[in-house]
Amino acid sequence: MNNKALAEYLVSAETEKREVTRITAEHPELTVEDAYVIQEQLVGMKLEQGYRIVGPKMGLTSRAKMKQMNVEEPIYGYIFDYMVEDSGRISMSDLIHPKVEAEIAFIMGKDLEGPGVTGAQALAATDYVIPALEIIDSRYENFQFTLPDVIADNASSSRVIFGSAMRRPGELELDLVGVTLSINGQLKDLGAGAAVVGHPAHSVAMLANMLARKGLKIKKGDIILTGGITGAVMLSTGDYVTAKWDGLGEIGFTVSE
Ligand code: OOG
Ligand code: MG
Repeated sequence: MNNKALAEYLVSAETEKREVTRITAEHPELTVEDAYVIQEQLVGMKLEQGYRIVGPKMGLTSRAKMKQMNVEEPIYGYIFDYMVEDSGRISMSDLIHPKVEAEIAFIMGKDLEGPGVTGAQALAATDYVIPALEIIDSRYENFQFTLPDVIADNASSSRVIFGSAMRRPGELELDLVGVTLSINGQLKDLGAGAAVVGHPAHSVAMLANMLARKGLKIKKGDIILTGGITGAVMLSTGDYVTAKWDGLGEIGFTVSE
């Protein structure tokens, strides 16, 4: 299959809500660079379908995930408008095998263009920080993939629920913000902003620098998910998910059929 066919394969898995064999099973030679070309095709297909980009997102930014995947650099993907859920519920029938993770999102007040962007510059270009729950839903069987697989699959992006709290980036020490993630009143995981490459602003800076290699930049108005602070927790029908952030309020949602 060529790059376009591989992107179509992944888009149809998402649309038809079924898991598929990872693409490196048939194409073991795929590199990270090849995978971003497939991701670009996939993003182009969604734009052609009329969807709008909310912002790029970072993934595999936590030490735990990087170690698990044996990688030194995080990855990026894109969040589209149809992924933003504001009804207080997600439907299992729209998804394959979703997991939830707690994050901090940045609302950009200025363009940010690499290379050489620092965390301080990323903070200076940010209007607000808000809490977010990301629902990742790898299109691959059993959520198992190699690095090129997950990059091609738009970093498992599926849904996102933003919280209503908005803070100026200087109002909080984002690395020290604690987060808890509970399901049906039971604590599932917790963490602090520092889990995201030391500081969530550093994640935004890395994103700007990675995009620069493609001649791209972060744009004013982009809403950027900086990467999971907690681990990703599997969801089941009937779950009630709550997460709390120090200084950034909380988010709750239910998982319906
Ligand atoms: C890849 C998506 C990673 C994050 O925040 O680390 C991601 C995956 O683990 O399926 O969104
Ligand atoms: Mg994420």
